[in-house]
Amino acid sequence: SSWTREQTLVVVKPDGVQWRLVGYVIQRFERRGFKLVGMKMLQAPERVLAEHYHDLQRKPFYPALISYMTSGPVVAMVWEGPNVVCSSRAMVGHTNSAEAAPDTIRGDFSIHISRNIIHASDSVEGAQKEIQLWFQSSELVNWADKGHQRSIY
Ligand code: DGI
Repeated sequence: SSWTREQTLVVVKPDGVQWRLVGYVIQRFERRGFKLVGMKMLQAPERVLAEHYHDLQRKPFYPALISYMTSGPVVAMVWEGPNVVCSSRAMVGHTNSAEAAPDTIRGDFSIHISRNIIHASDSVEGAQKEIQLWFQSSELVNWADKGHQRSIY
């Protein structure tokens, strides 16, 4: 097939960690059949967040966004699989909680855009940049996928 190891960055934000949603998020991605290739818990560094949210730096909500994102630890993950960027965004749901469909992660657990539980990259190019920003290449594990029923690609 023409699949080229698409990867995406997923971050369970501080509210997601506080509300004990880390396992649920992992389960959603594993159940779908995506492959976990990197994961760590950390206090997000300001330098990483400044780059990650570079495009939002002039927005009025930016200071509140940074203080929210540094209010506690996050869990950063790299997931791999065909069309994982697009599929992840669909599982995560709309940025604005009010527009997030039921059965999406945000649609089920968030009622406000400023506390929306989870990040997932919104494009393949963006994902590559974000993965490089959050992870060292030595932190990613390229393990052989031997058993999963969906590993037909
Ligand atoms: O990729 P997304 O997280 O879905 O959305 P984004 O890249 O446009 O915005 C990044 C984060 O910034 C988003 O998850 C929550 C926050 N944000 C975006 N727009 C607003 C906002 N926060 C507040 N309070 N108000 C906004 O309008």
